[in-house]
Amino acid sequence: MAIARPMSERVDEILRLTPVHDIHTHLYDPAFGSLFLSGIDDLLVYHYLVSEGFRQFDVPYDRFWAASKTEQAEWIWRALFIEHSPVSEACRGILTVLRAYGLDPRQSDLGRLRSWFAAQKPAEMLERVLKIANVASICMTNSPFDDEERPLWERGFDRDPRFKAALRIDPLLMDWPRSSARLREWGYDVSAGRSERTVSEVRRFLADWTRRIDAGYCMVSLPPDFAYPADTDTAWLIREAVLPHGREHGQGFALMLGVKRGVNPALKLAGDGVGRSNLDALQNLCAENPDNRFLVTVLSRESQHEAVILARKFRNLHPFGCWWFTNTPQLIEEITTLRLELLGTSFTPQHSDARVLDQLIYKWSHSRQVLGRCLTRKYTDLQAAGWLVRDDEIRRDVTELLGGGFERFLRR
Ligand code: RAT
Ligand code: ZN
Repeated sequence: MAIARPMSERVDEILRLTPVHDIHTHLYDPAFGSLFLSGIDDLLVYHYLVSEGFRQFDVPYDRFWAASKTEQAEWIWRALFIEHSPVSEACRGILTVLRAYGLDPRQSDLGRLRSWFAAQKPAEMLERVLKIANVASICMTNSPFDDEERPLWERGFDRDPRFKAALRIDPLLMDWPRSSARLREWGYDVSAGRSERTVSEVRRFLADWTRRIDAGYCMVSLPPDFAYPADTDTAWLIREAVLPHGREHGQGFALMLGVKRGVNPALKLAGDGVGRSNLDALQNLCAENPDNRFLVTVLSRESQHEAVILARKFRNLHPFGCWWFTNTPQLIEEITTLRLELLGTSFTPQHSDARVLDQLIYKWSHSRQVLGRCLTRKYTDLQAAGWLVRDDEIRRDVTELLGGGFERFLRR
């Protein structure tokens, strides 16, 4: 009689072989030139590591920001890898990346690592990383308000079809006085006040950019005190412009809830924090707008359970990802198990949030490991309940979880 393969082996193999559609990153199509980040220095100055670095070194903030990228990377390398063990998740990530390339950081100093990366051809690195990480497509974060990326969209370029677009509108919703002025500059007849003309012009702006970038969905990150309905510009713009736009274009609206921007501005991109969201706002949005589809990820651990229960109540809500401060193995395991136990497979466990190409390797290898543990436990429980789990069913579930379900939800 054939000996049954252990469940963990079956699950891990299927996870490894199933390509992932990465639904939220900060990576760019290579056509964006300098916005396309890769290599050891970009890996080391990742803002997750910058905030950890400042806990260990005494470099004044101004001096750090005035230094070159290579010098910043050296400070971080010394503080987090040489003078202390690199146990944090973001540090471990670098080790996973180097190992995947066959590099031993114990045998090489930063100079040797730099030379190795410098000798690689960017186009080949892209193929190599996508192959190692088994990533089939990458969704970018595209903001018309970003002065570096906007001109390229306006000029047009040959797109790499593996890089999908998402329309990011934080400035529009969070800083209406300034963004209304920008819209005026770009030829939209808006006023700072709330008028019908302004609403239809904002909708024209959203439609233009949706078409221009072929946006799969629209997205915003919001602070813990976001309220809906409310007498705020944010709530007004969502109700009058974003939601009607979503219905007209069949476009989902992704909400990233709970970020406190600039808690320590001296840390720049690394200076944002977290707070508990009032999820009544999300409940109201889902209840009042059954014809809109909402995607949600919440930043605080404390908000996870409530978000999952809301998804049980509203079929127009799809939870995704373990975002930023929850993208650590212990929290991914907790959140994914919670979601599996309350939602079955109707959610998307993870997105990478990668900013540097090489990060795809570690973000996906670490997340696949955790997802493997969670699924193995669940399938083992099913077998114990007398339900024989077949490989083709595991494959079906994993395909859904690694982006297939997200796509289906958006097309519904
Ligand atoms: O995780 C991150 O890199 C954060 O800086 C944010 O960009 C966040 O993911 C976001 O999309 O706002
Ligand atoms: Zn992000």
